[in-house]
Amino acid sequence: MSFENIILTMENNIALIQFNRPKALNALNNAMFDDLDQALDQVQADPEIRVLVLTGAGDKAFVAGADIVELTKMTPLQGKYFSRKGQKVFSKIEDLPIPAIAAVNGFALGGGSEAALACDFIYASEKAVFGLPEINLGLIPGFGGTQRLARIVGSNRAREMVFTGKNITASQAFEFGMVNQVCAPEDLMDAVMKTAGTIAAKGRVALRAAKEVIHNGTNADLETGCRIENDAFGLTMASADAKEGTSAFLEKRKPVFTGGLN
Ligand code: CO8
Repeated sequence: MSFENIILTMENNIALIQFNRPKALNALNNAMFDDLDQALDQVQADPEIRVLVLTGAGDKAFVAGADIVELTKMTPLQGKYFSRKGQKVFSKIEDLPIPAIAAVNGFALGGGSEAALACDFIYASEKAVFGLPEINLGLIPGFGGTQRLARIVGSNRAREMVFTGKNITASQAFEFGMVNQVCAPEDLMDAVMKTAGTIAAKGRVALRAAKEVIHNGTNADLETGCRIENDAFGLTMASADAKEGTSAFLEKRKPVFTGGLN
């Protein structure tokens, strides 16, 4: 299936979604959210896919935010619905049973930073620019940014970014713990695909459990988080992948994970 506002490719167990409205620096409009929503369903439905990578088409932007032209035509109620729609689609990335990596190749402003923050982790080009500049438009972030940014960089850094609307560089984002790795622009996709390939070789059941436990556990108190981990640990123990992984270790060979639940 092809889309008007994104490009979806799936090969070598890795799905790649590129935001694709380069003339508007990949700004997120309603139609792009519809495309992204459907593409995420397609990715989730394919049992061969073990990692999702999100990036921006062109060399200038990951996503420069919500489409400001479209925003100006909305009533407050339509704006509220649009904000909720964006929150739900980004939560779908977070709820995917496979890890998602953001490859931030340029501007990731407003909704762009919010999209990247919904991924499991971020690699960024040295040219990447992050920020939640909505305050400069008389608005606040509306796609989960106030919540995810504060959980990742800490509440005080998030407050400063949201209150001032100032952008930060890739190296500042790295220093804040928002970005895992900063790469030369020409090396970004190779670095991301290398890490994606490493993850794609792991067992599906364990990857899914690890993602769910970290996500659900970090939103709970420590004891609840440990109990969530404990239940998921039992599930992974019951998987064929656990038998394969432990046998391969004892037999001094590389494991071949098939991802089945039996
Ligand atoms: N929406 C629509 N069009 C955009 C956007 C955007 N967010 N960003 C850039 N564009 C367009 C420009 O209008 C321009 O179009 P044209 O060539 O037709 O004039 C084209 O992309 C290229 O942009 P620039 O000429 O401005 O390129 P520069 O290199 O000079 O500047 C910047 C790049 C710094 C990224 C600049 O374009 C910019 O500041 N963009 C806006 C960034 C921003 O404020 N983002 C936040 C948007 S609000 C948001 O994300 C809210 C999320 C929550 C919403 C909740 C729902 C209601």
